[in-house]
Amino acid sequence: MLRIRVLHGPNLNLLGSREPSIYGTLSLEAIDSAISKLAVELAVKVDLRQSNSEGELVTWIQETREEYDGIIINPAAYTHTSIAIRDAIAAVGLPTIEVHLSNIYQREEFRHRSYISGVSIGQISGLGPTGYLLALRGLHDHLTASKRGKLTSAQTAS
Ligand code: CA2
Repeated sequence: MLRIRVLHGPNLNLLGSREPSIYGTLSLEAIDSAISKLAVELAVKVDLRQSNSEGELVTWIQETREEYDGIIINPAAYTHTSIAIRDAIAAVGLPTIEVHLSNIYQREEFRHRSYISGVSIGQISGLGPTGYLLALRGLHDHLTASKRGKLTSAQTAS
């Protein structure tokens, strides 16, 4: 069974309560439960976490090295500031998809730069909570294809 850690960054615990015109009306709990439902369908084990702390996010990324196959992360404001999160993702070397609820390229200039996109296999921005579900499907397909690729090359080698 594939194992994917899903990380939500600072202030995303406030979803549903404020700024619905930018971030929608769903709570983080509702988004997590939609992710969990899809995970059951795809037979993926998901571990869902939110933190307001950069260091905690770095620790959770480092931990994935042993027991996970991939990462989905909405680093929130740390997207635009955190070399530490970028370095942690690069260090574990797992396929990572970056998700944003809003379209960061339609917003203020300072949100146009992501430190995370260079170490991610892809980025989904502007599709609201659906972005997480697309990321889960995309990462599942990516990991399944790369497992199959490994099997095929092992078979070819023998
Ligand atoms: O669009 C996204 O998902 C963001 O990652 C959200 C971050 C923002 O800093 C990024 O530029 C884009 C902000 C998350 C704050 O979430 C709130 C939710 C409800 C009320 C207030 C903030």
